[in-house]
Amino acid sequence: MRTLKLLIGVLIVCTAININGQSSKRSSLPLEYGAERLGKRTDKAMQKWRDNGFGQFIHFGLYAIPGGFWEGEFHSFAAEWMRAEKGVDTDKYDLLYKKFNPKQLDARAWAKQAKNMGAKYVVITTKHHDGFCLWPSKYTEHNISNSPYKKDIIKQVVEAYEAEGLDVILYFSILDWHHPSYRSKLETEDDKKEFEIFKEFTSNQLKELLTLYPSVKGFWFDGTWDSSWKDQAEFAYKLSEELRAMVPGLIIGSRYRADDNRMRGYDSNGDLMGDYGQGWERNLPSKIEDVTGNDWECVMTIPHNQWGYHSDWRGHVKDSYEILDMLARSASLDGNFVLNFGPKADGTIRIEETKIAEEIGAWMKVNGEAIHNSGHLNWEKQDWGYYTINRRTNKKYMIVFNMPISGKLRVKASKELNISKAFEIGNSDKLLKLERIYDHGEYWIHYDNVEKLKSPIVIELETSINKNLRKIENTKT
Ligand code: H79
Repeated sequence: MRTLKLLIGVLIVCTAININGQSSKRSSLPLEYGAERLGKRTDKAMQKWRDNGFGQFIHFGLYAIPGGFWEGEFHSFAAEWMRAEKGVDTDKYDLLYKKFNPKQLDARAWAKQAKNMGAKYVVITTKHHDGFCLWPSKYTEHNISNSPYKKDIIKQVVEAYEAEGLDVILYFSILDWHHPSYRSKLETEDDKKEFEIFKEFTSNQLKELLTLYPSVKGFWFDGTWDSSWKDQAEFAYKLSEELRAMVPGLIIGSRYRADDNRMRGYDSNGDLMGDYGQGWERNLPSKIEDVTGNDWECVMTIPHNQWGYHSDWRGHVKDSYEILDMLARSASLDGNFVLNFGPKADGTIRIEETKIAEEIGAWMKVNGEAIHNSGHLNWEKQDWGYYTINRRTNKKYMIVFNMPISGKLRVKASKELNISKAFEIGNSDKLLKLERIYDHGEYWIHYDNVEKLKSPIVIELETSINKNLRKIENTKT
């Protein structure tokens, strides 16, 4: 039987080679629930997501109340994981819903702040691992309508952000510590029976969310690492098809499901599942090869690893330039960057986050065109920072984070192009001096204001086709 399967596999591989005229990537294992496609989605909804480039993450839930301290004791691990911390009474934690009353929550203020920061979308936690729902779910009592606050937070967020022109993506944890039928492993018949109940609950909740908020652009799934969920390839695949049918263009990342062989993220053939790579959590690729030709997104915290509100950010806390550096790197490698905010229990955004949002926003106001709608420019990377190219206008940018003390910036363009002008964004009247090394596609740009520099700058480049090179090539052929 195994030999027969192997033979069929080989036959399929051969057919793939014949049809494509070259070896297809999906070559080894025939999978029923593997990658949906090879390469990027090309539809409008996905183009919009890609062009958005920069998003805001919001982690808001019961964990904002303890804010990293349980009964006076400091917990260094991620604040939103408090329910799972050693020494935390889970029944007591679950009763926090009785105290959840973010009276100062002003979703319009959140949305305005995100917009002014330069974000084009928001990812909001509808339900984190602790199972508490920020929307009035019919399928569990553990939801916002039973808190003293009562009002639907997801509805407010969707309306407020969309009114500011931002897209909304719903974070949803499959893992649910509160639900009585959740199991991390399916060891007994009873586990399997209970997990069927849980699967139906999950399906109901996801459909409920899309019914209540049909304008959202996608789901951001998390908590999918448990063995019980990895067993659900068929169920998860079919459920995603149902969800996609409810909201055409719906975007689902690679963390949602496992394939026929329980592989997550990338299927057994090494092909990305879902619409974009979700593996870049608090982590960035360093070169274009790392992203394997797929869309991807990095989600990042301001402190080391806190998503929900933690009142005591110990250790290294990133400043706005470190964050902008990551944002620029993401754009330069064809990915999106999403910065996390963890509102306080009263619903307000902490002062440290507000300061960072304002600083990023001030920079983005001047330089945002090098980030939004912009992606990878295939020129040799230099130590001063990142190149991007605007997909709409084809304008090319140098985002300079590490200005050399000499003020001299090396550019290795392609030989096919001449760089005719270089100037600081918004300052096209003041051209920067350009030195050219002939026939190498190599230039040196002189920036003569180094001592006055206060923040990273963006230099815009105007290029033209190198006609001389064309002539040479034409005579050759
Ligand atoms: O919501 C934020 C985090 O709370 C959540 N994702 C971001 C966006 C997150 N939770 N966990 N992780 C990220 C990392 C995963 C840790 C794990 Fe494990 C290590 C999962 C499996 C191995 C710890 C040990 C949890 C289960 C076993």
